[in-house]
Amino acid sequence: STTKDLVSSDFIRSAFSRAMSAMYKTEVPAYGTLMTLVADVNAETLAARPELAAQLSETDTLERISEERHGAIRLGTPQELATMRRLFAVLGMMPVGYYDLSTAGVPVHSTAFRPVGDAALKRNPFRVFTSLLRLDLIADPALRAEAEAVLSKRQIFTPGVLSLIETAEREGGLTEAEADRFVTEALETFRWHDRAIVSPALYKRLHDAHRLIADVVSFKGPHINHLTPRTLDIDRVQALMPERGIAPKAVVEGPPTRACPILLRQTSFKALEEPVSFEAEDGQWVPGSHTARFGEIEQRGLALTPKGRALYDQLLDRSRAIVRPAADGSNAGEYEAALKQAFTDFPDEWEAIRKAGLGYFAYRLTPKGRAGVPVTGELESLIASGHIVADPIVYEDFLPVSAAGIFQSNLGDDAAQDFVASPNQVMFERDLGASVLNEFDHYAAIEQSSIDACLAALAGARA
Ligand code: OOG
Ligand code: NI
Repeated sequence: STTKDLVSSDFIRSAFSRAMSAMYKTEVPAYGTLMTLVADVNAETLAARPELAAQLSETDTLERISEERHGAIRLGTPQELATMRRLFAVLGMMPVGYYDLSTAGVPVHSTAFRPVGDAALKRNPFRVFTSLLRLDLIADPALRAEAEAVLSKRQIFTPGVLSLIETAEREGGLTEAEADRFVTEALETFRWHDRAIVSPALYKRLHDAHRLIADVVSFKGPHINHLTPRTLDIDRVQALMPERGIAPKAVVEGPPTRACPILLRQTSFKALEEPVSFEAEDGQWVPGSHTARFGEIEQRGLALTPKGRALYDQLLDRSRAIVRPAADGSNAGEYEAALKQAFTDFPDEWEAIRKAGLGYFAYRLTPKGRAGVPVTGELESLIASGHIVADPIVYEDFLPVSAAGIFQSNLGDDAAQDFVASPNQVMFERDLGASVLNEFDHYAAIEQSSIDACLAALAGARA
């Protein structure tokens, strides 16, 4: 048999995220403005903090610091989700985590397709937060049936991408020429379509049931609804957005500003009202508008253990019991104060966090540890003796409360709605055609293998 020269999935994912970024900047000019602001603030931050610049240049590629880290789509059917899983697999992106957003008033459940493993994440960390509409949460059976009928007729994938997915599955990857075509074909699925596939009347009924249902059902495909670059100073970008003519959401989601960043902080500019047209019963195109697309920024910190996460959830609940952030921003200051107050109970020094077992760390040898004198002992004593140091492991996943806040602020301020909490991971995984990976297992494994490597290197030194 002939062996073809296959490119790595990291290579295809990098090309895909670049192509997606270029497409989205042309589709949503305000997103380009946000990207410029992020690049400016990142440059300022690096200039003001040389120690941060030095640290980042060791672990990241500085010229790519302001590139996209994630995007999001919303799918309509189990078949779409299952095929999307196969498409993302070609890009080296696996489903990690299950997020139930019904509790937060959004009729979807979700996973994040992302690279797993340190090397792949370093090459390109691009992820896609992928939601599946929960038609089972729609109360009106007639409307549910109509939505299902519309969705069952659409084909969101091009024939070209479907055949290249099969090629990749059969051959174990794609050649460079195939990868080029794959990126072009795959991009079609994420493109914006300004002509709806429903009548103005049906759009209105879907929209009245929930804005998200209208967004998922009314169009030819699951347009990418935002992209998210990484910022080194989220508070500053949030503060500067209005100066650049973009309207930020009311508050930054996630933990408060801290000396030791944990998990994920994110904010967005509010979705834009965009012109679309609907085909009326008489075949005439009727102008209208639709609000779905926005831009977001993220700043990541330490991945928390289940114990740390439980503390995070408890403190977030505590602050939200005092003040719930209003969509119009009227109590943003009070919310920030309550959040900051609640989080005084979360240690804010790396060693304290580590010793309390709240976060995951990657361990490495110090110069003393690498000096070649064999030593054995417990991890803690080897840290105390200066042979081993710990670096925080970065959280690569998402947070359901934050995601709900991002959804809500971009669905319009009146979109909050009560659903009975009904997480259904079993149904989601059946629709996906695979189990989602457990995020905690993944961080625990990175931590453990770093410990094993250190202890083995120290014990074996010059042995
Ligand atoms: C996804 C919102 C969630 C995030 O960063 O938490 C998200 C959506 O609006 O479709 O992207
Ligand atoms: Ni997002």
